[in-house]
Amino acid sequence: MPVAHLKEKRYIIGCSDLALTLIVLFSNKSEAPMLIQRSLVHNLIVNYRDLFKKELTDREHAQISLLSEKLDKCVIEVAVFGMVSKGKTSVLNALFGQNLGETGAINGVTKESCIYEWKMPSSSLANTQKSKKLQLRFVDTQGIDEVGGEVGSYISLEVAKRSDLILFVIAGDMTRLEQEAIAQLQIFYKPILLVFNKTDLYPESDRHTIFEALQNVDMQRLISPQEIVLIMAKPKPTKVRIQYSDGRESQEVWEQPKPDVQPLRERILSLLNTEGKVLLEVNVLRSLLELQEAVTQRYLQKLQVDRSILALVFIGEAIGLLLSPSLWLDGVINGSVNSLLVLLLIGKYPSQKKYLWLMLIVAIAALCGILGIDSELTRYLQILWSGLSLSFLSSRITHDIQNSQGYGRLGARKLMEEIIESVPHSSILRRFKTFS
Ligand SMILES: Nc1nc2c(ncn2[C@@H]2O[C@H](COP(=O)(O)OP(=O)(O)OP(=O)(O)O)[C@@H](O)[C@H]2O)c(=O)[nH]1
Ligand SMILES: [Mg+2]
Repeated sequence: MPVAHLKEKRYIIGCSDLALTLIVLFSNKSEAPMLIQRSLVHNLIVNYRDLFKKELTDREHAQISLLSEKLDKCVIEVAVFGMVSKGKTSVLNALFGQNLGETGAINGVTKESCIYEWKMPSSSLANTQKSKKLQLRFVDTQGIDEVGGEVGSYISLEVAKRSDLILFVIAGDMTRLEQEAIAQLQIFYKPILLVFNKTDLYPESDRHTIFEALQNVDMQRLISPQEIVLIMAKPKPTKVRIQYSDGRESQEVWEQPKPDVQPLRERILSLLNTEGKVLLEVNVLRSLLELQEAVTQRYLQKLQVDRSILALVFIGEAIGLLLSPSLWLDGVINGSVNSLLVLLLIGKYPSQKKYLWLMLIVAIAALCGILGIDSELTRYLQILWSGLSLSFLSSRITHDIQNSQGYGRLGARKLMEEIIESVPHSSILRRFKTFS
């Protein structure tokens, strides 16, 4: 589906409560954890792009550039998912202390994904920190049950795929549909925080019962207890009676209690602070892996066809050489057919340009034939040389493919597993292993 079909609104937001906390958090660090210099991941992306420069489509080039930019700029994307009217937009409004999006009691207030992008203003950082940029993107989505049709599902899928962290908002005990949605989101191996919103609607005892139910054994396969946070993003207005000291009649008014999203804010910040860098790296690697798998698949299909053609042409050439009556003709057949094949392969697989020297072997083989050093010997040598050079070239192409596959030298899977293996056991990333 073309990217143009994605309907998203993008807003750049200024300072907010969350942003301010982050500035303090990140500028206090002597070694900002999310700052990724020339990391292993970055090198892997650059090396992969260099090797497959010519073979990648424009779209793939753009995707790789985006991944590299995401790493360089430390862009962390947090997506908010949940059923309609559970308070997704209210959670964002409360987190940022601003009215970012419209909220309402009817289902489906948010009609399209909205990206709230907050760029750390460079003026807010000391000179030494200026290079250490951080970008946070929060994506508000339509309710999962509201997403109708192919385009809607595709958008949600795309948002889930590219996000680094998912906030799944519920407003009470979980329904089967919500459990299924979480299980689906886990396909993308993204850390998920379960946000139990609207807790003001429950008396303390009910709230506790629901919280316990969310931690039962079945649920723990989906979400661990540390990943559940209880909040109230927009508590129901309450009636308060105002008593006047000057003797006026008392009056009842509606008062809007303050939201309480501090547990969520703290959980996000501590997560980003301790695991932001690895979350970002693993996510970038996962996207790269997906791209690599598509490129490799295409490459393998192309190679399979080319190998069969190559074998047929080579057999034809060998028969031609054996049957040819003149040494001159041998040289011409050998020189022209082999040069054509080598050039064709290098033309189709530009990463093999470094093997252009094979043309020299082909030329020598042809020259030997033309000079007629020994008609029988040169004939067999010509066949042998062309066979060897062509099989060498095709084995180098296969080698490149193996390098670019998941566990190859340039494969994203190996590095991703190494990173996940290196994080502490308490890390949210460790949960991915359960689902792999
Ligand atoms: N009591 C209570 N109501 C809340 C809370 N948070 C949100 N609401 C109300 O829930 C309703 C839906 O809130 P939204 O933020 O629009 O929910 P949403 O999930 O974004 O809804 P859609 O965009 O329609 O999917 C609104 O009437 C809010 O006032 C809360 O903590 N407590
Ligand atoms: Mg909404």
